Amino acid sequence: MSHYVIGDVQGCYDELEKLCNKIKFDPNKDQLIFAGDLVNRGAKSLDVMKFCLRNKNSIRAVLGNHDFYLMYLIEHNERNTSLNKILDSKHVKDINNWIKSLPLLLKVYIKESNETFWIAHAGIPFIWSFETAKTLSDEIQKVLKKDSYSLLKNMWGDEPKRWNTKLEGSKRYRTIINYFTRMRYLDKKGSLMLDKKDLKSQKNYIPWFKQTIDNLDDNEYIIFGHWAALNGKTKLNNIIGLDTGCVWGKKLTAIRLEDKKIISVKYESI
Ligand SMILES: [Mn+2]
Repeated sequence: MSHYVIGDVQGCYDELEKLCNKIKFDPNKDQLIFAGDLVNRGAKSLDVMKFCLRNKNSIRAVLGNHDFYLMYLIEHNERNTSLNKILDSKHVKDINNWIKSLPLLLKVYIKESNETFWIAHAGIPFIWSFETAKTLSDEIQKVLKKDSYSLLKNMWGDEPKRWNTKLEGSKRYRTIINYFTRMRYLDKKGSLMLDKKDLKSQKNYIPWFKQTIDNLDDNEYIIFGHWAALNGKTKLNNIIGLDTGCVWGKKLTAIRLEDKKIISVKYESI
């Protein structure tokens, strides 16, 4: 049995299939864990969702910003070109129920190596301990179960920029979701700097992982997606990026947790 974490698929079903063949994915034995952004932009988001439903028992995933966007479209009856096939599908209800059940953070422990892997779509900010991050992920999961319609309606926007335990209601949920699914740069105090995506160094813009690395023990790892421009490179052993820009014509990447082997397949143009 092996655990594979897979980076941003974004509707690239052909590449997902190719990657599964390459790792010889056996749903009866192996576990696939998606780092979020399963859908949108790519051409075959519906096929990716059907694959997930089909293999539900051997698949786990964390939510990415594009997965939230899909839930929003479904529940608020809006449309978007690359997701319309899902919206029009007879499986739309099952798809929504499955995505809605997903957390923002997953912890996977590998007994053989005594290593712990934390998985979140954008990452985990240094201002949260892992216990706090887990509690906040649980909180959003509960709200999604109870009142997803208002959560999805009020989750858009870049404010508040900074986490504060006193935040309440939709401001609180929006901030938690922004840290887990949209974060790239933080300032020294831990405020989200959502306006910057490029890799040029700029004062006060610190890649989140450069501060979070101090919270990690030697046998603890963080795996994330979201930041395609990094192409997986954090220059840190314990923080591993998996978004290698498949939907932008590059690669779809997986890591096998048992030995941390990286496996990739190239994007194939249609
Ligand atoms: Mn993303």
